Amino acid sequence: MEALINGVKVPSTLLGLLKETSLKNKSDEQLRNSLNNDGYLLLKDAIDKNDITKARNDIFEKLNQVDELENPFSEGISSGRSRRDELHKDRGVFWENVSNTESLRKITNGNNLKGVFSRIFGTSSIGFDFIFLRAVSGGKFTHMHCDAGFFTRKTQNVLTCWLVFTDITIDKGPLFIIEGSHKFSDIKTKYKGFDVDIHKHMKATIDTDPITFAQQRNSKILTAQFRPGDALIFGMYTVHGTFENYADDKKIRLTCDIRFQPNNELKDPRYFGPNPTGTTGAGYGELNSARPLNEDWHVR
Ligand SMILES: O=C(O)CCC(=O)C(=O)O
Repeated sequence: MEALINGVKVPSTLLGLLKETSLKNKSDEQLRNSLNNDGYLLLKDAIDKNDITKARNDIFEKLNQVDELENPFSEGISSGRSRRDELHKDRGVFWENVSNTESLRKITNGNNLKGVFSRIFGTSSIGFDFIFLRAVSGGKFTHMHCDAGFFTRKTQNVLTCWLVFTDITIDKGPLFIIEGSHKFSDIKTKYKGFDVDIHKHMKATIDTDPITFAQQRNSKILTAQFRPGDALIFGMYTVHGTFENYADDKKIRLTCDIRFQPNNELKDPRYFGPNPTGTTGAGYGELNSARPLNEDWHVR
């Protein structure tokens, strides 16, 4: 199987594997060192399998209710149809409801992940209330970017956690990280202080295509075969994107990204509280995921 981005095959010589880190055998300091050295931590089986299965099924059921997944919905097969707009007058309200699925919140904002991030930060951590659940059907991918422009308005001390709910083989559009990109000084200079919601003349998406970008910097495009329960953690200047989901079986990719920061640092009100407004203030309706599965995505 090959990796595709925007319909273009990624040369296999450019691909590399993300290193796995075990929470059990590592001290807190070793976790921090790995994150600083590599720009990411790939934690296999970070979340309990039963919790993942429950959340996935609960979310799939809601997508099935709007006719976007075939029966049995637990397979996560895209139907190519949607009744989302017919059954819900507000896309944002619908997606906020899906994002607030109790079994999902138990994982994203529960004690387990919070504990992992408290170990990494060395102080009590808190997960953002605004989360980015992504149900990704065929042909879609996330353009390459780093997260600073979205989440560092109040503190630089923020980490992204990308959580996996389905089997993600290379044809299902896994996330990739550009090796060593957290140390690229031009990226840091360009994106430090950049705020997507203020500096509207600039985009978070990096224009150079990932293949050229990696070749120019003599880097690899790192990815993995992700399994439900895996968590990939990375910093605000780690350049990443996803491959395209082109799976023949039409199974969607279900992932959720959430940010964590030390609890004692300033919090960006856009992402915290009972009704967070999200990056642009438009709430959950601004997310690509608020669009029916059979509709194209926007680029930020
Ligand atoms: O899952 C995706 O499509 C993109 C995730 C991402 O860019 C992130 O977690 O920052």
